[in-house]
Amino acid sequence: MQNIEGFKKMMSSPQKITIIAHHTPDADSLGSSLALASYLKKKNHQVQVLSPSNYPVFLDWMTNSDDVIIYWSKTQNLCKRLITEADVVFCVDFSSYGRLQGLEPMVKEASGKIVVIDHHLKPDIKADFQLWDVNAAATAELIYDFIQLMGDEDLIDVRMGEYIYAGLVTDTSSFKHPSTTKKSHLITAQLMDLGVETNRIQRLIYDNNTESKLRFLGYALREKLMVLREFRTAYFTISIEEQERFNHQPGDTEGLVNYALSIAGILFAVIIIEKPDIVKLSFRSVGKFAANEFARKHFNGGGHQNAAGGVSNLPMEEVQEKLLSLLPEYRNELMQQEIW
Ligand SMILES: [Mn+2]
Repeated sequence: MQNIEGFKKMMSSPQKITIIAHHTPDADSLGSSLALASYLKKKNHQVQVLSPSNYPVFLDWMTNSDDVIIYWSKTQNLCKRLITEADVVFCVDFSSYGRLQGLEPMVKEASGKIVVIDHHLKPDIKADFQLWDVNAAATAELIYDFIQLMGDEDLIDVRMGEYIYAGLVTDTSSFKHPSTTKKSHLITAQLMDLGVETNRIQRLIYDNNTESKLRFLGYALREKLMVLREFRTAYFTISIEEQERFNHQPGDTEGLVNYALSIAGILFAVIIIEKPDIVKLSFRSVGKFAANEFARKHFNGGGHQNAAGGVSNLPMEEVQEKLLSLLPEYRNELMQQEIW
């Protein structure tokens, strides 16, 4: 973080602080926000966590009901007050305005200082202070760094450790992604020393499925997975009707794309999901194939090299056709890449 002394000075007296997670928060954004909130409360600040939209049920264990205010029509005024009147607004696990959804104009109007803690590419939020590192495996890692930087490592308790571990374990897909570093493991070791039961947190995250989510997974794998060996690509399309049929909840399609990528010999995986007003795409790749470039060039998106997202205004069938028509262009690149 640049100008850490200026930041410390600002934080040396109690501040009114609002922490914002990103739209459709995942375990990293929500966990990092809650760990940061616990820490700042210990430093006698007045703290509230906001989310632009609801979080998946498998993260319910993280929150007490009043810990996080979700933005919707009934909380609109409250959110606006909390953001525009805060002394300090933290943006956690995102650095582009787009991820704020309905909260975007409020953050742009905020009179307090804006602090960004994040590891995503291409930041566009105008921040007064930022702890931004694209090499961090998770924002949770940066929250750990941040507390250390403030000289308060000894304030990290078991609950905060659980939040940080949850962010780390999910963003690295259980320490599997290439973003995983020695540091990710060392932080985990510190958290275990503190008393964080890593197995319990893993079970809360990964063995906490609803029956309908698993039924949906079974259906998607059996009926919807398309494998294109000639392009080393596999993809799913999921319609609104299918989501309704399986009582789809936020987060239920999360991770589905990774099943496509787990097929031996597949290097590029895509999921196309129909939403009421837009079609969303998630891209995953292995190795050098740049999923973010593909998303940026063709689907108005972006992200990391191996994990990216995009959107389209076309009907879902046409999005699928567009994807299929683009693949031949990438055939050489995909076929020439080493698999292991
Ligand atoms: Mn993250």
